[in-house]
Amino acid sequence: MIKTFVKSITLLTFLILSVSYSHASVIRNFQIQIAIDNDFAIFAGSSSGVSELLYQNDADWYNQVDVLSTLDFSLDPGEDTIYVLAMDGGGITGFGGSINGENVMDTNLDVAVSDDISSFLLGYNASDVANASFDARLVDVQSAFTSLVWNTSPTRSSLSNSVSSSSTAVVQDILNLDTRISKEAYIWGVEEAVLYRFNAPQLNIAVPEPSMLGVVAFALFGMRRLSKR
Ligand SMILES: [Ca+2]
Ligand SMILES: [Ca+2]
Repeated sequence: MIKTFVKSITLLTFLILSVSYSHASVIRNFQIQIAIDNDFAIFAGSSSGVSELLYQNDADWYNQVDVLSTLDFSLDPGEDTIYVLAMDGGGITGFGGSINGENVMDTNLDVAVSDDISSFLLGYNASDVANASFDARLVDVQSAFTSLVWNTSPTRSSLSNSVSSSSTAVVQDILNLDTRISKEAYIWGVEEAVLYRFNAPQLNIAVPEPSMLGVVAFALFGMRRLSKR
């Protein structure tokens, strides 16, 4: 009886130490500086799904970088992918900037863009999106995810090309906003909502190890099975 009690206390202490250790080791913050015409939300997940809403933008595009600059983000165990939901409320579209100091337009990044998911987003309407007051729900993005089609060559616009005068204008606006962010922009369909997918390690974002709690629980389960033999 006493032996079992001591054993339990030892295991409990080990468990608490392991959890504290794992908590300390996963605090690895990163920053985001992006501007999107007109509204956006940022999610985290893996290549097979979206698990968490990281940020819901409420700022007009010319204030977006300033608002974001005060915030730190981090990933949970199991997450290694950043999803940026870019939403347009009419006129022209554009998405530029940097994530953790990496230019989102860098051609070395494996960036993919989804098809339009606006029909999945509850209450999606151009006027709310245009004034950045639209809130995208995690659950809607998750239900859209199962039927997404990904394109690994997102459409780009830059100051040096004249794909269209309107897309060049938004790039100019983004460039004027902050010299630290990209001089190009991704563009997509007017009034559409699309997900841009980024691989977190390529953005130098630390991907947390699997939770120590899970490892310890697995070990305890194994020990119990052995002791029953
Ligand atoms: Ca627009
Ligand atoms: Ca919003």
